[in-house]
Amino acid sequence: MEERTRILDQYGARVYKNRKEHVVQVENAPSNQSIAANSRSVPGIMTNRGCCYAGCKGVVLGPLKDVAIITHGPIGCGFYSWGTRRNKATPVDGRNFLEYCLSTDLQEPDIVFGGEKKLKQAIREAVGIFHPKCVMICSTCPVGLIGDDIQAVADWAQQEFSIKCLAFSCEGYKGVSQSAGHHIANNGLMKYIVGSGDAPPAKRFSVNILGEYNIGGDEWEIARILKRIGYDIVATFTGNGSYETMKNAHIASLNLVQCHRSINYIAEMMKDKYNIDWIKINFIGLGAICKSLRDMAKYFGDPDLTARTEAVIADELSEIQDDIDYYREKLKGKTAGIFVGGSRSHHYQNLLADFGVHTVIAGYEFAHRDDYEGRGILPNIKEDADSKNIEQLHMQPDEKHYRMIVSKERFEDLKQEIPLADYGGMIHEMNDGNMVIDDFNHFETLELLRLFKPDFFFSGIKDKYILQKAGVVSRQMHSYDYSGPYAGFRGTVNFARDISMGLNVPVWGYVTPPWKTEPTLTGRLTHPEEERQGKKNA
Ligand code: CFM
Repeated sequence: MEERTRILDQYGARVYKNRKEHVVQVENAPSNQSIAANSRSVPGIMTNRGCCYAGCKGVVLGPLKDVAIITHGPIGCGFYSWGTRRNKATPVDGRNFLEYCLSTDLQEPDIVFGGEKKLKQAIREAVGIFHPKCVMICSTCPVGLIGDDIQAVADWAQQEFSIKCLAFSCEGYKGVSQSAGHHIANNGLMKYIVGSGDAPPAKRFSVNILGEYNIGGDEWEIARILKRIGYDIVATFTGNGSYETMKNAHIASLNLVQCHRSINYIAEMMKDKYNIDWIKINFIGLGAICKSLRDMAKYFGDPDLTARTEAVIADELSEIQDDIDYYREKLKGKTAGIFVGGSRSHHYQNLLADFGVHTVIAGYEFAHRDDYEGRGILPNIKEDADSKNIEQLHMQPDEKHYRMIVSKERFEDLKQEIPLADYGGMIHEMNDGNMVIDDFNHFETLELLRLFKPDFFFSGIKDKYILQKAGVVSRQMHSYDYSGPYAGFRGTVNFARDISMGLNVPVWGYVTPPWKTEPTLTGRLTHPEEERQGKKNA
């Protein structure tokens, strides 16, 4: 396909050989094309990925509001993961630890002589100041290299302070991206927290929300809708979440999976250990929200719940209908590119489609092949040295809490109708000629702008500046650029308002960049003789 060739042909032989597997142009849609993913980035290329520590501490553990998380490493690691992800939380008893950045601030002598002492001191201080019930330690690269035994320190702290203390060996280099850190965090939460509470059985329509991190308030809006219908939310992993609620996650009747990339491990482990089913839901985009709510009602199969679901959907839609019509008029027919981390680039295509915006280019920073090709591809994914590096936990049925929520026969029937333990991939839903790129880089971003000229380019953190300089309407989709929520019915309107503002307030047109009027480099031609004279006179 033309655009793919035009991008790849500019690479030298070695880079070409690597990148050609990660760049796909859709043919014969709905396409089952495959793509290379979750492998090492080309050295020296400006990738948009983060590290394993970012995935563990930043993404999965970071939003827990009642846990004191200590970054064991040099201060830079803590500083850069401090308050940048906009995972919001409602305080419990007036307390909320999200605003703090706790770090051991390792210095060179600690690297030489070991950092365990400093870590113990940091825990002592954290406990003294904050009195948390749970402390988590997340280590960064140097800690793994010098071999501090953070697990032993965690065990010591549990004894010493009678609190829960968990150690996560999520050194940045542990995987090819933050994805490895998701898995490490999932393992720790499952091993040591889920199931440790003793709450009585939950109400019948009780759910956990997995893979929802309350960026810009998304979880609040999702919870508002679910509560209106009559669901009881036991725990959210981990947006607006807490140690206290996660302990009892095993009493819920169903797990809802929003971001499968970051949390499918817990969904699967809870199925094995407690027999709690999980379904793939998506609360981004009106069509997807309504389908998710109806799928949930189908799972429980209760006529009253179904009726309430329909009533809430009708009421919520009627409340926003005028806004939706207004923005649709402004946005329809536009094109978009969307490149985010692991699941949003797929989820947000639904939201854009609500307003008649077509996504023509898309990709993930660190997703796996199943995010692109659907969960069915899992048996075909070959493990490599990097993925084998992460512990794979196998859960046994829990004697006390393993229970039958729906019968095997009903499970099989439901599976035909709703996404039970399943999700589709992004490539399958894109049209002929559309491009899908894995682990995209800055060069490819510029080429995509040139070749596809999208009206919007929804971006990541590092590529955002390229797009701004190019004068393309962009929105940073990790943090929503200080806006949100974008999930749920009300979030849909917020999103449409923000992007149509970008399109219809042409601020860039009022700015003349300096390189348009002034030369960026000046020089003059000289004769060698003249130059010699000049030097003599100087
Ligand atoms: Fe899941 Fe996320 Fe994403 Fe992700 Fe992320 Fe994020 Fe993301 Mo940034 S958990 S994979 S590691 S939806 S922080 S809330 S926006 S890259 S697409």
